[in-house]
Amino acid sequence: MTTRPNFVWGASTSAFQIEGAAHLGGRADSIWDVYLRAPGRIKGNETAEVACDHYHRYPEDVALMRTLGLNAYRFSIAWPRVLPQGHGAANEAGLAFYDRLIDALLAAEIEPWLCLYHWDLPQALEALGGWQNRDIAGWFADYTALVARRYGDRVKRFATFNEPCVFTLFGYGLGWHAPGIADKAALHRAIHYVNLSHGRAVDVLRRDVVGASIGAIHNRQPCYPATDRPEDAKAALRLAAYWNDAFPFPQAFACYPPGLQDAVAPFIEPGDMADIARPVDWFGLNHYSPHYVKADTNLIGAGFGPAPATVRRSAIGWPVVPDAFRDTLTDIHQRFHLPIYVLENGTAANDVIDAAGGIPDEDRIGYLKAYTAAMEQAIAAGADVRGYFVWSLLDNFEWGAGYSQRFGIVYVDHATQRRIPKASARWYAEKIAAHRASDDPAGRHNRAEE
Ligand code: GCO
Repeated sequence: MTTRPNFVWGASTSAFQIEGAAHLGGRADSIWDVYLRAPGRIKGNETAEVACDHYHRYPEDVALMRTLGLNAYRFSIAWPRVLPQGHGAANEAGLAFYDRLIDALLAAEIEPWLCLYHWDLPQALEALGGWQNRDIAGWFADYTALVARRYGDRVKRFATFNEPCVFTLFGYGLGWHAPGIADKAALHRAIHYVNLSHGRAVDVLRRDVVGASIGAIHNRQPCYPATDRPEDAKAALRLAAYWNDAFPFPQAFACYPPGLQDAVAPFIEPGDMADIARPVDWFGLNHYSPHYVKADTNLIGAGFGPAPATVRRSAIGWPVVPDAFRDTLTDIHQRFHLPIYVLENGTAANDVIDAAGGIPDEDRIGYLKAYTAAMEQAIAAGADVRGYFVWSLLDNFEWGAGYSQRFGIVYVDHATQRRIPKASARWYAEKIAAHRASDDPAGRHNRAEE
């Protein structure tokens, strides 16, 4: 076993994708509620009004996690549940929901990992310009302080943002995600103000949470040219600046990558870069597949191409390239010199219930085996990887794909909300148990990091 003794095995989810209760307990609209209300945004006009009804079913979900032996659970707070207008008056019923969730996790000996922002901006703030308004750095700091003071006695692991490159590029640059804006200046403003908000939040967490362990969650995947045409090679470099470097670079090195510096410069004020580059404790990585990039006429001049025919694919067509994951981990280790937590990795699959009532998701098990083996190779080669969280615990609301993509290790029958652990959940539970036994033959399991 190449992982460290206190390696953390977990699962990740996000508020909007599982909670439901979209209009219960005082929660107000997020940009995703509003975006999905426009007809035709996604197939079947599905919404996340109910999603996995986790708001009501969290005790069952925590019990499931305990059965699987998870050490940790990463979830996000819905900003419009705790601060319906984004700033100003807090919503006690919303705050109390996360108290109950956190207490249930702790009672089950599962460490809560709290992500502040997984894409569900309060619509009230979008009406004021959202991530395009520089004031958002202050609103985000106030929201962070509310969360830190309420839960910081019980939660120590905090992530500021999940995949900032995706929600800025897709939400403000390409118009594929909420709030559906496609504008170059909007994209570059959003990038800078998200970075600024990250830095402010790190300061607040350090001030308000004793013993906080803080990071951000970034996508990083190799951007390969889809063909050997020179224009695709250039496009791959352009995409890599937005996808891989727009956030980790300023946050770690106080500068934008060369491909972005000129575009973002008009929005940078004196002192901003130092405010962004606040020291953090770990690098959170989400990784699924590499990108195969082709030249495009969109506003970044780069599009997502198909993988070459020689690349292996999963049943749903995603490239399966575990070596790219191994290389990404090694690259992060060498560039950023931080402990790494893999906070999302997994795959959707064509899951069907068999005659015996089980879900034999061999395709997903194959993916997870190959990717965790690649991670173990990176660790053996020296990468300081300290945890792995599968995406996702439950089949959930997959953004633009609605309920058509099933990413869970636990199947959710969306009509009845019945949960059925898939074969992959059993595989994962066994992997965690084997790790624990080899760590700690005497059975004295210790979840502390050091
Ligand atoms: C993220 C991801 C998740 C997705 C997952 C599968 O931002 O963390 O988008 O929310 O569900 O990556 O696509």
